[in-house]
Amino acid sequence: MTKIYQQILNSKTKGEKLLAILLDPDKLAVENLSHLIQKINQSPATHILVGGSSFNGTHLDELIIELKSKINLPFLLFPGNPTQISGEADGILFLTLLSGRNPDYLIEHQVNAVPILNKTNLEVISTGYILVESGAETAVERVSQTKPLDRNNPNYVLQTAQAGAFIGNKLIYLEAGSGAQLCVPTEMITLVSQNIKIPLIVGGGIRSKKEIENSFNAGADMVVIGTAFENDINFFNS
Ligand code: 1GP
Repeated sequence: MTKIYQQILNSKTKGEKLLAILLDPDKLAVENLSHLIQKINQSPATHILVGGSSFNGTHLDELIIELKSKINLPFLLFPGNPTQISGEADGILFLTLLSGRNPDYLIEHQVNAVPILNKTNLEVISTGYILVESGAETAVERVSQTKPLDRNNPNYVLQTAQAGAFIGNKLIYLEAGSGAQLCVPTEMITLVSQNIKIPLIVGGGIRSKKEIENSFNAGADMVVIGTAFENDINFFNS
């Protein structure tokens, strides 16, 4: 039951960087996936994340069944709310929005998710999720009704990440927000990665291979790419 997390830990120990493609189910139709599947299989992705801020769960099972039948990578749910849980995935990033002070995203949704999770065999990976200010309001900010942390105060972001680790989270996710103008600053990635022991995921607004490399070099263990691949299916070819 801890297979995916153990693989993430093993990769961190070996210094092998991980790359996740984030798929928003709202933007995908089950009958029209073959080109996407081909491009994912040609990409350097090591994981698939599935989720979105406002998706309500329709066709999620069918979508994951179809994708998983043709893509041999671990599928992790990255849910915006409990309707985005599908037992067809392999695991779930069980998120707590540590940067915010909205009880719904600190505990309410998590409690409501339990009866759904108990009917699945999903590997549950507790993840401290930290939204960092990125130049303009993002969907996470809007949907969660919380403010991101100040991008010019890396010490407070670190303090938040360390609190997340002390609480018992197994991963920390530094998030600029999907389609963010500015990605998480590399100095912040370095500060956090050097001062927590658990693996660090970084995502939001990463648009080029250079920015992926910069995030890895700064200390990210996993980088998440959503919008850049969504906008250009040849992103990983160029
Ligand atoms: C969003 O971090 C992910 O939650 C990915 O962001 O869509 O900007 O790549 P992008």
